[in-house]
Amino acid sequence: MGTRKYKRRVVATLRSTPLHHCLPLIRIQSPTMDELDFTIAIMGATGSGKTSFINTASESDFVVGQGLQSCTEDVKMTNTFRVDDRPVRLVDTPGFDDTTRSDFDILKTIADYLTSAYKVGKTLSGVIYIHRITDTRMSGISRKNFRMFRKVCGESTLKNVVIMTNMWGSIERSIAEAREAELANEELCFKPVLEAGAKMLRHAGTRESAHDVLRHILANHGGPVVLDIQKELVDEHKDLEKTGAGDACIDEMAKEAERRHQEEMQRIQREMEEALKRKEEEDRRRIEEETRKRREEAERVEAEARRIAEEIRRQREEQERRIREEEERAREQARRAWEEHERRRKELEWEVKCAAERAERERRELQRRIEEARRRQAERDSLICIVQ
Ligand SMILES: Nc1nc2c(ncn2[C@@H]2O[C@H](COP(=O)(O)OP(=O)(O)OP(=O)(O)O)[C@@H](O)[C@H]2O)c(=O)[nH]1
Ligand SMILES: [Mg+2]
Repeated sequence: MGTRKYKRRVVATLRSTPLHHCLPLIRIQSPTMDELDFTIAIMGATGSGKTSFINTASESDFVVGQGLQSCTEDVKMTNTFRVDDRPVRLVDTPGFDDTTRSDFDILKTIADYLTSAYKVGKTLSGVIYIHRITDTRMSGISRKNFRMFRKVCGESTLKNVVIMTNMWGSIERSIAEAREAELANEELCFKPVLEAGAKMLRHAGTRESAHDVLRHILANHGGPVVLDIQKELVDEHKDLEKTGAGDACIDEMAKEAERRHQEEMQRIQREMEEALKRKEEEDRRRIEEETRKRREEAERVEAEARRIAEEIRRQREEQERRIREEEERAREQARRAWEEHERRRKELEWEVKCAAERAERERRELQRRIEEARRRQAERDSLICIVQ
């Protein structure tokens, strides 16, 4: 269901994208009798060694890839060369999973050549599919390339198909042989095509070994090979995207788009989760920082409150001390005043007492004098009486 949506998207993208054309590079003319050479197409994943094999077999000098970048961009045909006196031409094709172009663009490049050739009656004698024996396993890319290859060829042509493994010199013999057996016997690898008539052969890297591979096709050649894609495009007038190979290609591209989309979604999800984590971490740090600042502020306020309380306590003690001193002074003054008052009172009492004693003495003196005066008077009166 998901892939159907991606398939629609891929088709829409392909219709809006101008595709690569190989037609100007190869001029295909209707064969004349003396041009009836055996044409063999070489296919396989990018970097599998197609061009190298062609150069070795035909002594051509097509450009061979050096780095990870795909090399052959267009379909190219060698000049005619001889294998056991039979004229042979090899067709170099770009591999799928090109580093710069879409698989559909590559399929179109190959289909353009095959259609043009078929239209002018130039058919293939066979197809060689190259697989590196050094590949540790049939990766997703290798499987996809092979699936596309099968769709291009179809089932009926498999007797004229060779699955050729190369790079045997780059790996230990026993490992290579084990891998070859695995590739030949695995349902997901080459077993079905070998059962349907294809042949698995080794290329040792020499011209002779390359010619042995070609010899197999030449010996096996039972007539012109018309690939499925040629029938569909020329005889059935289908659009490329409606052919088995086109549909498979779009299907693969849709799967790839879906995989990329899912990867992108997972990446976005991961990034969002990381961003969320970062945000949470930031928030946590911010809250911690805020809490720290507030705690410091609270501690500062508390310290200030303690300082103010201490100051108040100190001032109160000072005031109490002053009040105590004042009271002490007042008590001392009162005591002194009382003593003064007592002293004065006693002085006054003494004075009063002295005055009273003095007054008593004076009263007694006065009494005495009065009595003295009375006595004298009485004496005088008695004298007077006597006199009388
Ligand atoms: N050791 C070893 N290296 C090889 C062999 N064939 C090819 N190579 C190396 O593999 C690399 C790719 O070779 P090419 O012939 O350009 O491969 P291709 O399939 O034409 O690649 P595209 O044009 O990109 O599709 C080059 O570095 C070659 O030297 C082989 O039989 N043995
Ligand atoms: Mg090449």
